[in-house]
Amino acid sequence: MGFLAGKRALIVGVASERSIAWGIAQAMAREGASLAFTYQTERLGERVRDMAAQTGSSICLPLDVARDDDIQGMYTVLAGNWNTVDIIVHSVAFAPREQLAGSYLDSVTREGFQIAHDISSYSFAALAKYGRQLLSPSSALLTLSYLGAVRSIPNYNVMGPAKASLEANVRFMAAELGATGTRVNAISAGPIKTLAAAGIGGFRAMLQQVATTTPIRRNVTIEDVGNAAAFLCSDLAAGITGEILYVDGGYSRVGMSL
Ligand code: NAD
Ligand code: 0WE
Repeated sequence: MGFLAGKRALIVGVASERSIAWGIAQAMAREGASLAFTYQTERLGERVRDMAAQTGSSICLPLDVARDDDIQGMYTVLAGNWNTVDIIVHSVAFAPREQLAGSYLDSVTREGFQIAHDISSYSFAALAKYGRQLLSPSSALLTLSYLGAVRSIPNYNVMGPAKASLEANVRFMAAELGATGTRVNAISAGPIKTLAAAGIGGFRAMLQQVATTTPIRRNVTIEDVGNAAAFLCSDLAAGITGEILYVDGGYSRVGMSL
């Protein structure tokens, strides 16, 4: 029997077979969880529905995390299918494209800063705020962060402050929800070629550079992240909350590589 048998997981952030959320969904399904999915746009809906079916799931709901009424409506429909939720995976980030290139101070704007923080950080708190009455007394919330939260990384720009805010959200949510049996954690993943990385200048070179300097001498995969996510959201991790778990092959632990 899998270590997530009997658990119900809501997965937010599948856009393609390369999505980190898809690696997480597959690992959780393998360990016996029942899944529900959301999709951002109607264009993505058909693909996500097909992928959900591959995990034995028929619950697939539209959700734009920028909209409170979308979040509330999604939970109303979900509550019609499930009386409780054990796991919520938030695998969502967005900043306007022009924010993610060149000089930080030249590209950052008040509006770009606001959008990046709204979609990439506030939305995690919002998912908990509107979903908390559905959470079971042995539940787990998980989000995805990146090293740019704690180090400056070229071109990551305003997403760095947004991920720092997301990681602070993890700690505040963990402190509040712990008393009712909900744990809250993040995985800080190494770079992976997903849609969110497509078209980012120099991403291939960055993957190469990271693969050669990282202790495990390769890039991490969505399977690596999926397995760690399944563990963190299972009762095997009952003593872990408010944590940022690095699934980066040890890249962030190394001070120098010769
Ligand atoms: P992805 O493009 O597959 O996933 C991003 C998801 O965000 C998509 O499903 C998209 O629909 C969703 N999204 C964006 N705006 C939304 C909105 N308003 N409402 C609802 N959904 C919205 O890319 P990914 O790399 O799998 O990204 C998932 C998470 O992993 C992000 O938080 C990202 O920052 C994080 N992450 C990615 C990497 C990487 O190198 N790919 C590394 C570390 C962390
Ligand atoms: O969090 C991310 C990327 C998030 C992201 C991606 C896009 C592309 C499309 C947010 N907003 C947008 N907006 C778009 O219009 N990552 C961790 C992947 C990533 O992105 C980088 C990276 C890494 C790693 C950008 C610059 C440098 C490194």
